Amino acid sequence: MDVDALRKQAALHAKPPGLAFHYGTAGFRMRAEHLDHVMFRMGLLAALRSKQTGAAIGVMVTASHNPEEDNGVKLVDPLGEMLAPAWEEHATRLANAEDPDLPRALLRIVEEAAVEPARDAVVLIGRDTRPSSEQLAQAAREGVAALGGRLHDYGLLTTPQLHYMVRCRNTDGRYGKPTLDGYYRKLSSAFAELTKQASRSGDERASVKVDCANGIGALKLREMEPHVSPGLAVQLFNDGTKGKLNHLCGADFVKTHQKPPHGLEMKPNERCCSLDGDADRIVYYYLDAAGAFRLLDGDKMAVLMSTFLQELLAEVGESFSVGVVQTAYANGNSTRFLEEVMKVPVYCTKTGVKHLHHKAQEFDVGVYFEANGHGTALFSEAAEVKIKQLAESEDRKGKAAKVLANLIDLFNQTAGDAISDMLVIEAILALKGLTVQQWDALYADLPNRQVKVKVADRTVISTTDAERRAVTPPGLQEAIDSLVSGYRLSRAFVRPSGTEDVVRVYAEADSQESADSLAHAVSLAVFELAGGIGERPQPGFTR
Ligand code: G16
Repeated sequence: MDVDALRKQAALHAKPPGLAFHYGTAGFRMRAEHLDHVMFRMGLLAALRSKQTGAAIGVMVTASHNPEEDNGVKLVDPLGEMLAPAWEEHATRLANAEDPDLPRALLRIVEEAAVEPARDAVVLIGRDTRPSSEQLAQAAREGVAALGGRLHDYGLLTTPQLHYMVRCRNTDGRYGKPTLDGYYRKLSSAFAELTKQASRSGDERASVKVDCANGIGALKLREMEPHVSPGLAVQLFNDGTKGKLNHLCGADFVKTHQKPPHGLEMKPNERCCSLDGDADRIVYYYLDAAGAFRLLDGDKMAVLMSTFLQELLAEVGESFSVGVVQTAYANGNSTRFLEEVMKVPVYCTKTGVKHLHHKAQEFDVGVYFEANGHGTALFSEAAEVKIKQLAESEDRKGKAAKVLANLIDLFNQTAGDAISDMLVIEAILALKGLTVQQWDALYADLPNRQVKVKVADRTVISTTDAERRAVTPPGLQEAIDSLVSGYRLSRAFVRPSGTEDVVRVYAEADSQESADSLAHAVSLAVFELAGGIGERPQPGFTR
């Protein structure tokens, strides 16, 4: 490492004074103007991680569901999974090191993580469509180059596409070709195989309206559209030509407000969905015959997918272990349905797909979904090999195995992927001959409400039991318990967000009025006991 050269370069990417940086739920996130030094340093860190693992590492420049003015960076580990927790700590320390201490901070990582400095490094970079993303990607590229790393810049990509590229590169193409064309072909040929087997006649091509959050999903779905058009008609809305990224649209808006996005006209019973800003989340919805908005979120997707996978696994007859992983945000009725009706074991982890992904890897078939629409299914290597073997035969078992084998290829097994999840949902609905209403009717969600509270320092809230109980500040959990006891079928919890400077409050109860009122009461308790700032939460809701 040429320390003088590094110091000079670091000076061009100076750390702003007085700010603290944290590798949160999904990387660093804040106003874009504060992130130049973080990006440069994450370029350095990705090069070190690559030298340590001997594998290509990904750097994705995005702030996903956050407002357009924010930006961020997520690092991708060798098999396309999120960065390992020990390296999140290195990342936080590196981002907070004062400029003159940067070489020392790097050397500490080299020593602690046993990095081989002379080894080659390969880093793959992708970025979303935010106005700040190209310049920030340049800072990351300079960081990689400063440690002599080789770069492959994919330019504009969805986050899951970058995860896919990393895995393809590190498995010598066994997972797929590390190109956009490879991604589109892998998914679309699995989708075509699946929909070929559906009973629907040719002229009844399914169609779906997609709100693209004015983000990268629009560009990539447009590229993919010709590949899937024989089986699915996709109409794009909020494609970035007019509106602002994630503003009044996108998966996060639709899920938290429980209403349709702006910019998408819905007729009763039309199938619609929303992606988020980097297309790693998706939620479905429709207007029922009476014009009421019906949301099918990550829980509904987990139920549809795991039910279908379970049916196929039963036909195949192998004793594969199956598990569904959720978080505290999962609707209580989805968990009850999975456990009591479907008899599937359900596990709860902390928020953040990195936690769910890790847990799901314990099963032969692990389905994980956050209620916000972030999730996928994972298959163990042993299960995949067996299923693909069984798929060779022409009997009943073989037929079910063939469907499973195509689903294995259609799921993006590196991370939640809105495009892949949409195709999985559409394939399952086609194969089962289900309408969106019939899917919705599998179980009824408990009414729920999510709100945000602004506090001076959200780290005063700490939690336990997969974030379902607050440990600090003192008295908060007792206050929540007492409020919850005043409602039927009720539950509430609070946690500091790892992507926004807010505390999130979740409440569910037997009616929407009760869920709203409980969420409001808990917000007031947070405001009072955890140092709320600004306006007190109003009954109309702080979002
Ligand atoms: C990220 C994470 C998700 C998480 C979400 C919200 O999503 O990848 O796992 O659910 O943030 O996290 P928090 O409640 O801590 O703010 P995305 O789509 O923004 O990358």
